[in-house]
Amino acid sequence: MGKVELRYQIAKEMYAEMGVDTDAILQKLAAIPISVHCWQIDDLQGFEFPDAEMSGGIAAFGDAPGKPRNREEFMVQLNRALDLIPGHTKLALHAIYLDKHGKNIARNEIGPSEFVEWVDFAKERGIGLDFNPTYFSHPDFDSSSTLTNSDEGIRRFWIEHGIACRRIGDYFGRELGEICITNHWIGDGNKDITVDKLRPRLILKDSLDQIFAEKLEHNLDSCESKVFGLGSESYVPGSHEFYTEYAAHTGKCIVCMDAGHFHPTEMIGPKFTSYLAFGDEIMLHVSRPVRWDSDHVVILDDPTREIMEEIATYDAYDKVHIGTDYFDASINRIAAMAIGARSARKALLLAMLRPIETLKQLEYEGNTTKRLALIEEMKTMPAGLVWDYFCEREGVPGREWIRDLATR
Ligand code: RNT
Ligand code: ZN
Repeated sequence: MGKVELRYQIAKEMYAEMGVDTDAILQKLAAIPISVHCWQIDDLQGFEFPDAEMSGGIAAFGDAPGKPRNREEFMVQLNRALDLIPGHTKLALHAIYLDKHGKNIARNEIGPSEFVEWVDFAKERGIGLDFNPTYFSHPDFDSSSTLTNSDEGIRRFWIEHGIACRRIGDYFGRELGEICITNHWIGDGNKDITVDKLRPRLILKDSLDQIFAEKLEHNLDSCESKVFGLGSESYVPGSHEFYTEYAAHTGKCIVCMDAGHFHPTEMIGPKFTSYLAFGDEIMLHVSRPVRWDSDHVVILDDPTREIMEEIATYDAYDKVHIGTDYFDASINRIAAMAIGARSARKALLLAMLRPIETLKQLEYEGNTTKRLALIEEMKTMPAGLVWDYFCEREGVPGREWIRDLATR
């Protein structure tokens, strides 16, 4: 028995004393998908317009060396990051990561042909794929008004982009045998006081109706809300309430909650049960807001732990779809991708290692003292040893991966 497994046996015994079956948990943990976004690797540059500036309410800050200069370098770095991420992974792509094969294809004309290589890649790596239309960073359009645009021509372009992307998602889902979630986020909104807040929402509602008109078997759509953003400080039509209402009334999509898209002290974890109570699914963007929607790399912090606890407590792994979203260009990008994805799964493991049934029982009995005492005592249990063993079983380096890290 190797060192890692030997240490795991000690941890296993300790958790068993608390009524927690670590073997069963590790088996389950390996199968729960975490959708890791591809865009940390190149600061959301993509391959559509290699020189394009990022625009439309998002920006990556930092100038760490090593940003991939082309598709080949991107793929090398992506593979290196994926090699460090244990457990069943889906890769979330954005439409701008297409391969036009030298042809001139506009964003509203893209289709499966531009993503064949990604499907091959996913099959080879044994990962799933999720998708995102890119309703921003377009050199010809002002991305502050896409699906809410009152210019019919411009709005049509973005609607067609949304339709095209759902079909690509459906292609991913069909090819890989795992449903693809196509997540729609628009940066639409206003910098300053907005008098008519209804009209853009009515236009957005109509745009979504058109985008979601076609029924697709292997694709599930989610709509990602925001409370405010860069250039949309005063008004965002695609708010949390708007998409929640849209999803509930039409049943055409689910809601995506990004941890950085709420007020600074507002946590998303406690919101999940309001959707679960109605049998609704949710998509997540696990991120780390620092004072605002700063998209810092996910770490094992309390909000992330709470997110995972809110999933584990109800065994809601098939209802709450976990995805990550961050882009920090100030540190090594491969490491950033790995740190965030590993931390998200670590948080999930910690949530699963809690004696959930016992905690619930204490709560039902009104024993709030013992409930708090048990929550606190669990925090210093040897979860790290369980994590190391999990990595080893998954064929992924444990904490020793940091030895090979570059300085920046
Ligand atoms: C932006 C949203 C959105 C993007 C990605 C790139 O505020 O969080 O999810 O980060 O689509
Ligand atoms: Zn997001």
